[in-house]
Amino acid sequence: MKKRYSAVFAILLILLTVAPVFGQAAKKQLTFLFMPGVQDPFYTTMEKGVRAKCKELGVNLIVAEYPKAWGPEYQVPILQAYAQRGGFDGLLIAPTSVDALKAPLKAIYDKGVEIITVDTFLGDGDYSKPNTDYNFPLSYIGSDNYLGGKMIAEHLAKLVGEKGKVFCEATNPDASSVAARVKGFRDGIAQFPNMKLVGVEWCLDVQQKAQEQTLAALQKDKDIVGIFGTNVFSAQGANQAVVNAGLVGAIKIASWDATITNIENLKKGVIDLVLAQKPGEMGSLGVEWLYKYLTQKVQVPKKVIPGFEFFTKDNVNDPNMQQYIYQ
Ligand code: T6T
Repeated sequence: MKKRYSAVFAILLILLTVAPVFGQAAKKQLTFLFMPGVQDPFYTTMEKGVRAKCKELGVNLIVAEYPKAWGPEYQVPILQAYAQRGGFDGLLIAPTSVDALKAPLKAIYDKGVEIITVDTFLGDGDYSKPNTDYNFPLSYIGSDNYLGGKMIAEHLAKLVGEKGKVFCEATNPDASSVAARVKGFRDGIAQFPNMKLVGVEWCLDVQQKAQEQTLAALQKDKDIVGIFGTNVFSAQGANQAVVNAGLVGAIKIASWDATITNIENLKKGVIDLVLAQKPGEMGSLGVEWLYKYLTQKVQVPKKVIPGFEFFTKDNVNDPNMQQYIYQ
């Protein structure tokens, strides 16, 4: 009798020791691919958020080669090379075009990869709509770009006394983020009867082109009082044009994206307002939701909006604000 008890006890002990090991072996280690939009400080900051969250959750991370310039012609070949190699369960990507990325991403999704778009989206970004060719990503995680553009218009209007001509330097109408910023800015300025948006230029994310286009706008309309630069390269190019034209102080400038260069220019008084997105948080949330979906099948919200912050000369040295400068 005693012998039988000790045999049962021994079997139980073995099961208790071995079961968790089997459990762990059964739990597959996940691998995610991160595909940024372009080589710039916004996406390198996002990568830091992605890396930290992957490390915390024990997810393998592959960071795709950064496209050298903005656009599907640069991004899609890189993406397809990684897709061909395979070996990832989830994809975090900033699509550089609302249309051109639909088919390449659908092909990856059809191979069983779950996708979250970060910063930019496909189509109109509403992934809950049935019967579309772009509703397969789990979620869009990024800024409310329309709201940001509108708020910038309102801030800029205050800075110029709600009257005068303003100009907008943008990148590419095919990028959901920047297109929405321009739309919000246009609608925001339209609220002020004594203000006029005299031009919107698209530099295709080339800083030198942004500088030339802004200079041309300043020569055409000599009474421009405000400028909005809608992302890193368009803003930095537009700001340089104002410096070169000797118009610092005479023109109020709002710049999107808190790069070190933009923050330094704010401190020097070249620009007046900087909108800081939260790229690190976008990346971190992207990893977290992919992980939760793949491990627990939780329902992922179709849109997650981390929000943004405004830097002005009054808060630029505030210790609490330093975390929002891109790294
Ligand atoms: O402004 C960001 C990003 O939000 C946009 O989609 C593309 O440009 C940046 O990466 C800045 O260069």
